[in-house]
Amino acid sequence: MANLVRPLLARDSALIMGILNVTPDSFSDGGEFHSLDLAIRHAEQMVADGADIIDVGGESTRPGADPVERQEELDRVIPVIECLSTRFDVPISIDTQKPNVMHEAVKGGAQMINDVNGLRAEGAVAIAAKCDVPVCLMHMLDIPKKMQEKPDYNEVTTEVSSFLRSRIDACLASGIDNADILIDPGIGFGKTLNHNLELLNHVGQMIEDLGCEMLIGVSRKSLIGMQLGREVDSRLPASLGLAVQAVIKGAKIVRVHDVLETHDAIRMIEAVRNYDKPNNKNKDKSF
Ligand code: 7PM
Repeated sequence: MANLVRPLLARDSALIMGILNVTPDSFSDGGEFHSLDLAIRHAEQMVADGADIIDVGGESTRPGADPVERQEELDRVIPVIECLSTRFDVPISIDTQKPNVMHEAVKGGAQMINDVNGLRAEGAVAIAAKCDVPVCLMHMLDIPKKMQEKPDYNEVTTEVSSFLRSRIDACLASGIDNADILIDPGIGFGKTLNHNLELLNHVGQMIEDLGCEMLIGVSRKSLIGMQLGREVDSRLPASLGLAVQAVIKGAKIVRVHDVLETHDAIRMIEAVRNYDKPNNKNKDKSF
């Protein structure tokens, strides 16, 4: 089947990636069928709310988190991916660091790979190339367990960019097409508040320097808590502000929890940007 993410990337508009966590801590009573059912319903809601891609993850990448066993991760994500990919036209992305999980997920119907580890695991680049789907390469300093201990950079934008450059080169060398590579500065992954703010300020420059589209995740992240003193359930307005700004600076995909709100914010700023485009269908609306 033809890949559904590529035509979305070729469009002139930003894409909303809805986050679907299938980790046990995201379900209160944990029963197997119940959690599959809940995951499907959550995905259904995100599709109705305007998600362009659903990102399915079975390993918590939260700073300080423990890694998950391969079989455990497969048991969590594969049934969800198989079910979603037959039920919806919206493409599924697999959020994993493990080559085997990437491969099984793509066999199960996933159409994109999102790796917070930038395909650094042994064999990951080769498997991703074989999967023949778009990939997201994220920058992360160290492993989740250690990365927030003492983040340190001389120049964060330069260092994150050169890391991403080396991962892009590894992908290109394995035959992955440049148009299939998304870069991600990894907001919150081994960065201080000021590192995150600097990276968000340099989104446009990084896209231009590296010559790839960017995916970015800021939704409900702790930089908002640090800057504004907001708890996680009060971070929606700030998340929308950051998502809007990232898109204005050229980001292609925003990875978010709050799909409807982000969808409306992004579609509205795009309506302003496109008011004079020939295919604008608003001309006949008087108010
Ligand atoms: C706790 C803290 C739980 C942080 C989960 C997280 C990104 C990602 C994540 C991102 C890409 C979250 C993160 N963040 N993948 N996965 N980019 N590509 O806030 O920024 O969802 S996990």
